[in-house]
Amino acid sequence: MKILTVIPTYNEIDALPTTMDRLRAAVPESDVLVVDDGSPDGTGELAEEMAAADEQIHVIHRPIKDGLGGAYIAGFKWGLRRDYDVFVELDADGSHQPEQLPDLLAKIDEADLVIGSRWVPGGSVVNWPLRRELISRGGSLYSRTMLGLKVRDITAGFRVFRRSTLEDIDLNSIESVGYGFQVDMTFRVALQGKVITEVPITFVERTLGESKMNSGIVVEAVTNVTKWGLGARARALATKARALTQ
Ligand SMILES: Nc1nc2c(ncn2[C@@H]2O[C@H](COP(=O)(O)OP(=O)(O)OP(=O)(O)O)[C@@H](O)[C@H]2O)c(=O)[nH]1
Ligand SMILES: [Mg+2]
Repeated sequence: MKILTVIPTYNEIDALPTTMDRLRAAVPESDVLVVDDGSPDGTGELAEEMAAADEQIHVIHRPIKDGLGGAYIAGFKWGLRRDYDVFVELDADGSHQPEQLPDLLAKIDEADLVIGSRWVPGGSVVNWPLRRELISRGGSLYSRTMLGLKVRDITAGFRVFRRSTLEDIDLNSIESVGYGFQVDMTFRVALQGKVITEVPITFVERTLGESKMNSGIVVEAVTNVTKWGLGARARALATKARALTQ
């Protein structure tokens, strides 16, 4: 099983070295692709130095900050042009514990998508302000209800995809940049009737660097989830109406 872990970065010069060291130690067989969006703090140059010293580390640079969703898609496309079997999403900021990645990888044999989940039994968050927890839990509940999904942690960003799961998604049609990206990917996998498994993780709030989370990301996610949910309902109604009139 050839694994590619994609790490999107924007101004993560303080956090990336520790995350990279922990990942290389925890899952040494995984190649790593850093997708940096022209970080002014020099994260891209640091990643290049890491890549020069370790042939399993690679870097791509995008010229401007263009969102986490686009960064992952660029990383997935890079990996799909090569012979990777499994793709991992991992934040640079230490919130996702590389030491828990083997727990997720252990499930990819039986699933199309494995989600590291804060909101299943055994999952937890450390040092998160109540406001963040409410936004995350509320966002998952709203998405679950609107989209008819069973997943508990829909916005989670610690994930493992099988190659075939990504191949069956039209990556060019994904528009969301923030959490909406994670919801969109989950919804598309579920619509295809594929198997999504949640594995409990301990999510640790970042102690290094600055958050890129903002209200625009939340508004985008809520707007898109509402649009997708209503669209799915309208399609279901149209199908029923057609069946009745035939
Ligand atoms: N390439 C790229 N990476 C991004 C962008 N926005 C966020 N990231 C990275 O995506 C990961 C998640 O972003 P965070 O800022 O940690 O978002 P968050 O976890 O919701 O927010 P915090 O809890 O405050 O950390 C980090 O590795 C970021 O550096 C972007 O526009 N481009
Ligand atoms: Mg974070």
